[in-house]
Amino acid sequence: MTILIPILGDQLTHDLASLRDVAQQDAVLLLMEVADETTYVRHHKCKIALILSAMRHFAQEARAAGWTVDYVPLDHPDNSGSFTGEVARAIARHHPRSIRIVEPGEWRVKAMIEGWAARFGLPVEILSDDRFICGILEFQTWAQARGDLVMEFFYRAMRRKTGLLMTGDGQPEGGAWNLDKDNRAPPKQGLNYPEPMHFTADSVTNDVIVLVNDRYADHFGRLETFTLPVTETQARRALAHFIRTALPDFGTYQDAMVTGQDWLYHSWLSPALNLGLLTPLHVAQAAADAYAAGDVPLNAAEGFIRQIIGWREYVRGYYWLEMPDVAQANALDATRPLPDFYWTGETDMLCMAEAIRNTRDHAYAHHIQRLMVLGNFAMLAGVRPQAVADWFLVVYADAYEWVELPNVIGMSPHADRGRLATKPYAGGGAYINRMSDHCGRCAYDVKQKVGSKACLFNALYCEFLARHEQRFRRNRRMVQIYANWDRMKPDIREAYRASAATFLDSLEPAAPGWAR
Ligand code: FAD
Ligand code: DLZ
Repeated sequence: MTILIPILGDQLTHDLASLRDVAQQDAVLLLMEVADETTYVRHHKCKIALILSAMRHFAQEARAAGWTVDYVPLDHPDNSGSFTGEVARAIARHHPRSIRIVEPGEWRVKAMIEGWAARFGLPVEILSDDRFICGILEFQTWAQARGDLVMEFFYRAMRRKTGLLMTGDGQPEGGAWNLDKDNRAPPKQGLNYPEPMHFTADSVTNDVIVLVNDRYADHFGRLETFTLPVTETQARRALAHFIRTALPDFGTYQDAMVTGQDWLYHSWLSPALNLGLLTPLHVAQAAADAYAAGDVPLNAAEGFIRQIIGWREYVRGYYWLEMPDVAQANALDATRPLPDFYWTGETDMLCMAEAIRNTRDHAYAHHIQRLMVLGNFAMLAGVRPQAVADWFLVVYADAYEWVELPNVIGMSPHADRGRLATKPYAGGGAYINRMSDHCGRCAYDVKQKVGSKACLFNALYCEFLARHEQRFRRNRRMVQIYANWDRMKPDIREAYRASAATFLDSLEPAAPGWAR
């Protein structure tokens, strides 16, 4: 009798824990394309195409490596549409003595898997996902010992654990843990932005594109622009290309935004990383090696490695620590529905229009577009965090709940009472003007305070500070902001608030059915 090894769509790693220490002749690998997963939210077309194509390529490679693979395509006539239904059918086909699976990335799926032993009367071994550098229990132990969740200290622990950018005597390379002060430069004129590596669709991907266009034609997003890596080999080439062409300037221009430049110096590796085509340690080690070889400066290597072994691991630990309650968190009592233009892109605010265009075209927007434009606007406008979370889960090719939810609920709208971020990531037009070239080309004027042409971020920011004065005035990190606010003449403050109210009243709510 055999062991059944289900491999989920974001577990496409040939060295997955469930594939270790098993004789190939004793195992059947099960990959399942199921409607429940393709539609539990109405994912961007690119995201569905990416996952199904990568799953099909992974199955081909696993077969070539000697595994027996049972692959259930979406259009199989007996496809039950769910993981549990497909495991039941596979048990009937293969009569396994046990099931072996790596823990999934979502609370919802974990609950499902935990029901399998009783349902099928078989032993179910759930292995921890050691592609992550920090285990779920390890994060909980760290959080309990500290009593707070300061990312910087977690990041230092991960630097020590991995030895990345550490000297032989246990000190951070260059003497400082965090070189952010050397980063965050505004974009200069005349920079040459490197193009990330694009991949031409092969017949497997083309078949999937036809399937997605047929079944999910009314989902958000364009698919004609699909060029993401779908295999480990392609993902490794994309990583090498990024390190050679973009990493040297990654740190310096990490927070910049430029009209028409969809990636700047960002890696666009999150879709491949989150599927498992790359592992975080491999990616971070490649950046550290480039620094050791003298190919990239320390501020770039450190800034990039911090995102991977710091932020990425941290939000995953936070997700499993705080679920399920965090999914419903709404500390700022925000109730507004998501505005319709998040789906249509029809807005004269150039920063928003650009971020939404990038999102529609590539199922991608870089971090500052997500945080300081799309997330910031939603927070200032008081949009219900769960509506924002649904949007973010739908529209990005890298979005899985374990990584999307902490960023959306904790980082962006401060809905978790500041457990993840000690201050809300809120800003007015001045921030966007400093970090981008958008404002000079926008229909609104960032310098105008009130009136129909005044930048809406300014009015919304002022209204946000007024609305949440009681909560934030005593926040240590917001003292200066409220000191500036206090210096504002009361009639200007009122004019801002009136502009914000008029604008918010005019917002068209999204039509139902876009996200779920
Ligand atoms: P780069 O800028 O090149 O960074 C390198 C890598 O660092 C990324 O590939 C990613 O793996 C990691 N990283 C950086 N910041 C974070 C972070 N805050 N959390 C987790 N990993 C991080 N990231 C996702 O992978 N999936 C999401 O669904 C997601 N939703 C987000 C929602 C909001 C509101 C915000 C503010 C951020 C979100 N992020 C999410 C984090 C970050 O924006 C993306 O990881 C990043 O934009 C991916 O593009 P990149 O690969 O070019 O990243
Ligand atoms: C997101 C997604 C989609 C769109 N489709 C599938 C699928 O057909 N089969 C599959 O195994 N996984 C898919 N996924 C990824 C799962 O939703 C993901 O594995 C769970 O959310 C756990 O993280």
